Amino acid sequence: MKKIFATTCYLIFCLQLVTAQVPKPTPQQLQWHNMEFYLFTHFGPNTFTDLEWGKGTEKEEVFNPTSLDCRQWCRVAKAAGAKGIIITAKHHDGFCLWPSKYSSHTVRESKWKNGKGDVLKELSAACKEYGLKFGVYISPWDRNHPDYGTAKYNDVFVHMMTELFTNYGPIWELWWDGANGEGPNGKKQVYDWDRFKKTVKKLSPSTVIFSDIGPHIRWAGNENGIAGETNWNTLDTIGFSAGEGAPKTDTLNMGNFNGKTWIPAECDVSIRPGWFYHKEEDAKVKTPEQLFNLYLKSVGRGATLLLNVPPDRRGLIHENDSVALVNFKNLRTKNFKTNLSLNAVATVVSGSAIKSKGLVNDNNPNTFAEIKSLDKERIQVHFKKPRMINCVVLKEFIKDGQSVQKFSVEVSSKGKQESFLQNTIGHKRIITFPAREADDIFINFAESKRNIKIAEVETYLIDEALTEPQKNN
Ligand code: FUL
Repeated sequence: MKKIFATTCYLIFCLQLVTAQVPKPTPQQLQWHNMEFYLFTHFGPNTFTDLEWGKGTEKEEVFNPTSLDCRQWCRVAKAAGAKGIIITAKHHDGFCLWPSKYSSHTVRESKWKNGKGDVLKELSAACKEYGLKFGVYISPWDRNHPDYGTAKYNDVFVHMMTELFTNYGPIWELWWDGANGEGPNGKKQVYDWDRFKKTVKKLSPSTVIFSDIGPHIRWAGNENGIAGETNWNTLDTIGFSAGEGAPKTDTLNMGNFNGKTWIPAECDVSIRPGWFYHKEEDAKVKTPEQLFNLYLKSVGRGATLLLNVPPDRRGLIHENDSVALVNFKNLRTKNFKTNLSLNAVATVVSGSAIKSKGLVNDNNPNTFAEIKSLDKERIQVHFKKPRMINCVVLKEFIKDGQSVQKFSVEVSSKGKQESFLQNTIGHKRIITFPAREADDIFINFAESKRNIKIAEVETYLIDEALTEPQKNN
């Protein structure tokens, strides 16, 4: 009897192992990973009152951009190589940038365009025109709405989201801020997250939702634009909620190694010290080099970069910001122009035997080389003549999940080797080091969750100054 029981338990255990689901991205999340870099625009009464957190008591008439032009925002986004724009449709002050029927604190009550204006309408149309994805930030915290702090407010929030999806879609990303302060009646709201999620799923199943803990995209745990050096795309969310109930910021930064759900990190950061435009910060716009460094620490660590560029009181992106953005794009284009792997011989080798050839330098992220035995197999990129390099870019084939846990990039020159150790890869891992000559580079894998699938190994010689850490504003 005992034996039958033990055998049954063993069989159940094996079955669990076989059926254990490898967390993988949905098609929408995959598309989101590929976007890599997009813009955030904080715009509203705070732009005109010089606040970061409006009180909700501001008169609607303060919102009055003199020459708002969402097409200019899109032109700047395009020139920066950003793939979309997420706008603060409603920040904590409750002011709606669209004429919502469920609020009396909106563009309709302002003097802008005699109350006939609608920023969301203009931006969603401009994004369509310029081929950019359109995303919306909506703060559940509302310091203006009279129903905030009562169950009725959850209805209001659902109605507002319904307006957004019905009138301004398609919305590619929806951004829920976890902040939960007091409203006008001094009470905090108990957010009905489940209902909010169901609403979006019903109205727009392909929208990816960001909050501290997803369901589709998580916060990277800081507002400096920096992902964890170790960055798992997986997270466990049971028992947690967005805002105060979220996991520790370190966990959000690195993800959970054994996390059950694919909830990758997004790095939000502002190009200026504040989220909203303030004239006195005009000289504090991050430099192209600082932005490039943030790119290495976000996209280069397998996350995405959500860079805030706040329009000014004219309703335009300020010249200083657009110049920095265009030069940031120039840096990326120039430095990642010549992938030296393309002319090299790339193989998976086991000792001196070649297992596969040409799969990681075919410039095709849909093909991959598979590593089945970590202690025997490794990737070799052999340059036909020695090359100076200081940057290696790796891509895991994340469609099938994330596996690499520990690896090294070994630079080999005239029989001498030097190794640079790293942990995770994910969508993209950019590794920089002081420039050196290389005959070969090897990627050695020390630990992984399963077989490893590497889509690309790129090698570059980038401007040496860009490999240095940058001081940030
Ligand atoms: C935070 C907000 O409190 C800030 O004002 C800003 O919108 C930032 C992106 O998220 O939670």
